[in-house]
Amino acid sequence: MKFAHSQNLFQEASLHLVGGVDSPVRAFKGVGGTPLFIKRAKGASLWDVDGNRYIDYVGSWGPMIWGHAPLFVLNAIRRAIRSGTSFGAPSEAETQLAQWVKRCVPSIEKIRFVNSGTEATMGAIRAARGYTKRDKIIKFDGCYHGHADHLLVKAGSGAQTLGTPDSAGVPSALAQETLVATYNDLGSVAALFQKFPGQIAAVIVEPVVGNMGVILPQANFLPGLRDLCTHEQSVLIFDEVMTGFRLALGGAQELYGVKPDMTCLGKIIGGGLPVGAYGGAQDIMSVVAPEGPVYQAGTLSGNPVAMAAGSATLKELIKSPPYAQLNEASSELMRGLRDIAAQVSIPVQVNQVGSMWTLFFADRPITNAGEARRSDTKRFAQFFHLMIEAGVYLPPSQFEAAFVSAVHTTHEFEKTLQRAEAALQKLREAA
Ligand code: KE4
Repeated sequence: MKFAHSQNLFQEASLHLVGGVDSPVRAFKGVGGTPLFIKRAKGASLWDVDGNRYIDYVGSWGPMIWGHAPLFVLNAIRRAIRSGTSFGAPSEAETQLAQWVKRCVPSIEKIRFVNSGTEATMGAIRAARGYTKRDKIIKFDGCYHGHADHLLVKAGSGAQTLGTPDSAGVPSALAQETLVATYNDLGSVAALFQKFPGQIAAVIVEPVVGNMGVILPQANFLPGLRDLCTHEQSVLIFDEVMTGFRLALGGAQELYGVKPDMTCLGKIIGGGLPVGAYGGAQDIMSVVAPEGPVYQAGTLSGNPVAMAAGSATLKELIKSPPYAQLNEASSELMRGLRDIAAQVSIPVQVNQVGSMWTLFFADRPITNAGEARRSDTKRFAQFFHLMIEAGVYLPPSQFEAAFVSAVHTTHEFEKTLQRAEAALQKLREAA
C-alpha cells in the first residue's frame, strides 16, 4: 500500500493544526507512523486519500452503529438542512429526539442536549454538585469522560495513549476534588466514602470501560456502586457516551439491570453529527438553568440538523434493533481471533461486550487500568500497522475500543480473520 498523499497532507496539516489533528488520538502517537487521511466512508469501509480501502473497526469512535453514511440518516439530514442549519431557538426536533431517548432509557426523566460527550459529563457533574451541594467526585483510574479539567485525572483514551493521564494545565486545587478509585474494586470506592463522609457529590463511571481498551464490570461491581451511592446519598452517573445505544437500546444500564441517577450520552445519538446529552431524575435535573441555579448553555445545542440525524439513527434502532446480530457476529469474530492467537502461541486477551471489543497483547486477564497498562503496546503497534497494510483499520491505540457495525458482513469478518492470522504469524516469526 502507498501512503504518500496522506503523508503530504499530514505535513501540510501539521503547519496549521496542533499536531496535525483535531483530536490527539488520531495522530497515531500510540502506534507510530503517519495518520491516514480519509477521503470517504460508506458502510463498513473507509477509503484514504491514496485510494486504499479498509474494513473499519473504529466507526468514528463509536457513532457508526449503522455503518458509515446510512441512507436514512443522509436523507434525514438533507430534509432538515432545507429549513436552515441552526436557529438558536427551540425547535420540535429537540423534543422528538428527547422522546426517542426517554423511550429507550427510562431512568432519564429530563434531558439536556449539548454538543459533545465532554459537555455531557461536565453538565452532569455540575448538576450533581449543585444538587448535593458537595464538591468532591469519584472517578475510576483509566476511565475517560472527555477533557473537562476535573476529569483529566488518571484519564484513559488519548490521555493514557500519550502518557498524560493527569493532564498539564489542570489546577491542583481542582484535581484535588477528584478522587480516584480502581475499576472493579468496590473496596476502593467504600474507602473513599469512609474518608470523605458527606463530601462526595457523585460517582462517575463508564459502566463498561471502553477507554483503556474494553474492560468488563465484574458481577457485583455496578450493583455495588448503586448501593454505595444510595447509602451515601451521592449521585451515580453512568457515562454511556460510548455504551449508550451501543450495547442495547437502553445501554449498559439495561444490559446489567442497574439504574443510575444520571446518564451521559453522545456518539450514536448524534448519528455522526455533534450531539451529547445528560439527563436523569427530574428532581436532579431541575437544578439546571433555566429551572434552577446550575448554569449550562450552548449556541448549537439541540441543533435541528444534528437532532434529525440522531432521531433517524434511533428510530431505526427501535424499529430494527441490531443487538442480537451484533452480539453474535462480534462473538464469532472474537472466537476467531482467540483461536488464531492460540495457534501461533501469541498471548492475547480478548475483551468484548456486544459490538465493543479490544485485543490486548497480554498474558493475563485485564480487569482494571493497571492490568491494561501492562499490555505489550509495542506489539500492539506492530499488529496495528500489519493490519493497516492488509486493509483493516483498528483504533490506533491499545487503550481504545474497536466497534463492529450492523453492516459488517461475514465476508468482512472472514477477511479480517485471514489478515489477522497473517499478521500474528509475522509477529510470531519476528519474536
Ligand atoms: P467527546 O467530547 O469526545 O464527544 O466525548 C468524550 C467522551 C466521554 N465519555 C466517554 C465514555 C468517551 O468514550 C468519550 C470520548 N471517546 C473518545 C474515544 N475513546 C473520543 C475519541 C477522541 O478523543 O478523539
